[in-house]
Amino acid sequence: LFAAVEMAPRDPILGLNEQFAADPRPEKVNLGVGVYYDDDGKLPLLQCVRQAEARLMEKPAPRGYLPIDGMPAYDNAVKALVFGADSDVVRSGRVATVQALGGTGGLKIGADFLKKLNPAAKVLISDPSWENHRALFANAGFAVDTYAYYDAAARGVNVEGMLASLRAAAPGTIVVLHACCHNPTGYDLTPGQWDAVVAVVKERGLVPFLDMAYQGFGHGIAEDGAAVRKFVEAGLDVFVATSFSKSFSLYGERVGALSVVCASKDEAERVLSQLKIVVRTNYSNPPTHGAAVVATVLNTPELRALWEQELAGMRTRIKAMREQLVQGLKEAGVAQDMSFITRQIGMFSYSGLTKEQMQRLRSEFGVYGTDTGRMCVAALNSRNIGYVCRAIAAVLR
Ligand code: PLP
Ligand code: TYF
Repeated sequence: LFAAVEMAPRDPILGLNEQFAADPRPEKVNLGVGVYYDDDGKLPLLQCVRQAEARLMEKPAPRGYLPIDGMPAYDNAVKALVFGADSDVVRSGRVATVQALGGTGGLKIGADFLKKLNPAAKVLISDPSWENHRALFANAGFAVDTYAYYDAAARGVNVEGMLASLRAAAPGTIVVLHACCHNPTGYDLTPGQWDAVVAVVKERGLVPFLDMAYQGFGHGIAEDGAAVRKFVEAGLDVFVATSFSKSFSLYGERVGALSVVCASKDEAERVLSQLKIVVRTNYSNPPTHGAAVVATVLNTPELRALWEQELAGMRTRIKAMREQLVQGLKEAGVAQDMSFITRQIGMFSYSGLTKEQMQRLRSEFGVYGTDTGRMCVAALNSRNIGYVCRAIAAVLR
């Protein structure tokens, strides 16, 4: 049965993790995977999470099956966070939300539903994008192509190219957009540029699918959610996959959601019924713990305030690391202007380093980033940053 099975390539990012783990050098630094570490180089367990867990343990609940679409208190908290509790769409019942296995799970539920709805549609992802976008939509049966995004020479977004790609897309084309903190480049659209994208999406009858995996890591919770709200305010039907993996440092609990904004309450009820079929035929219903923690935090004012403070702490630390990186590179003798690093936002920096330079960083210095030049600045800290700067300076020489 398995004699002809070929060895699949490993995930390029998670594969780096394995290589890093096997590296014996004590000075090694993992800037590969998109995970936030604190200044001690540790994966944080947020205080708001600890406190929510303590509250949950005070009155332990039996573990029955959750509803297919997830925990109602969780789904409602997601809607309030992403669209606003007092927003017209939420109040009028036009949003269908299902709890999902991380942001990835939200994307997959949306992809499977869209495949049934419009099997001939094409999917456009940004060039470049998160590796898994292409694979996920291709595995759901779609032809996946790209829209222009990164402008290497200008160190920013090629907005004109992006708009041209979208204008050339057939009506019904699904456009996957990074709502904030673009992975891998770190370059986001400005509010004005988002307006232009929303206008073209509307004019061409495209289907916007926003992926928001880093809400709160850019400029703030509301600021990072602004793009989603622009699509909603334009009266568009929109898909939004959200994740608490990063914003709650709950990677392994797999807490995310898919929300679909519809034209009416009646439409949202019918859409929800179809999303539930996708869930039921894949894994029946979602797990309890992570959703209970997130719902407790978001629905308890003092825990919510604590979360916002802790999230702001992560965001500010990343910004400080970006500034120290620019400064440190200068001090290490890098002559070229690296200030673009502080114009990037979120966990990543597209460094502009070549594949050869990235491989040298790995082999000679044990500094791990992806071959594309992506580095996770959220893994820098006051102890490793000097070493990383010297290593980068050496390969740039
Ligand atoms: N989308 C993007 C752009 C990401 O970078 C990630 C990273 O993990 C995800 C989705 C998936 O998040 P999750 O771990 O919640 O599935
Ligand atoms: O891009 C990243 O590094 C994160 C983490 O299959 C990640 O999004 C990477 C690959 C993957 C799942 C998560």
